[in-house]
Amino acid sequence: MSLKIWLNGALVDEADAKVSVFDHGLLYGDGVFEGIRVYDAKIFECQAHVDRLYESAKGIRLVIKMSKEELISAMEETVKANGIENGYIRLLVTRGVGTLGLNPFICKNSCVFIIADNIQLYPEELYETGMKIISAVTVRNHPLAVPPQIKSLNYLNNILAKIEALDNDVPEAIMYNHMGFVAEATGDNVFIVKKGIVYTPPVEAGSLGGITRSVVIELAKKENIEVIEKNLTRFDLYSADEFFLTGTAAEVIGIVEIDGREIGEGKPGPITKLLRKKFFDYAHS
Ligand code: PXG
Repeated sequence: MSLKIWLNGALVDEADAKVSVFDHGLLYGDGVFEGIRVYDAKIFECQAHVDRLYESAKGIRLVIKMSKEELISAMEETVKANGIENGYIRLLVTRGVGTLGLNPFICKNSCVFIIADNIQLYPEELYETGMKIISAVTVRNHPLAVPPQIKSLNYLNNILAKIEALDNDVPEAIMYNHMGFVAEATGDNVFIVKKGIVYTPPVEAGSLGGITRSVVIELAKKENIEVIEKNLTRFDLYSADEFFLTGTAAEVIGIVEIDGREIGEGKPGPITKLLRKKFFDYAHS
């Protein structure tokens, strides 16, 4: 079935949803985006995603010529038009049409589009058995380069790490920052459990401020599980009792091996399983 795409103010057929080859989103990866879940026809953590989008845009001096409320209505309209009950929204704002030069201010009209579709998920059994991953050699963006907190259209740094993962026949890779501390996975945030306490790197270590991450921190606290944000080393990962990743696509997924080292008992641990369950309940509440 052909999708309806929201493009600059109107829903159009997928075949008519086209952007210019002169759009700086394409020419330079100049733009920002969000990936958002729809659960039971409701947009998950909608306000948080929209707030992060506007912050990302501000970070690159990109003006979104719509209010947050207008953008939320547009997303709701797109979800409805495509009959999405449980799916995924990809929301993009590109710099818009410009010339063959870097100057972003020549681009007068940013381009906004929204895709609502079904989502490609990890197979359910991977949540039962847990995932094997590797450490990437590719270092996370330096905070004085493209700030890792900006969800920009330029994902090449993470794509290079993803290629390392795929070359090693695993789906994900951990990226370390320029100081050697854990930053994040290529599309997920990192958590470990040690002696019943949950640890996650602070966002300043070079991660995106994940919305799933924030939700999971709150859910853990509600279960009276202590959560500490601190820098983690590769050794901390190797010696963790439990290890899991969080993200819009993956939700909460246990890691059972990294760089050939087994984590804990070699299967998702009790706190990982509890938080996955609590996340499911919260998402569907
Ligand atoms: N770090 C990075 C670099 C991401 O891209 C996260 C962390 C987790 O953040 P959220 O807000 O989603 O909890 C992301 C988000 C996909 C896919 O198809 C990846 C993300 C989001 C949606 C889909 O792999 N990554």
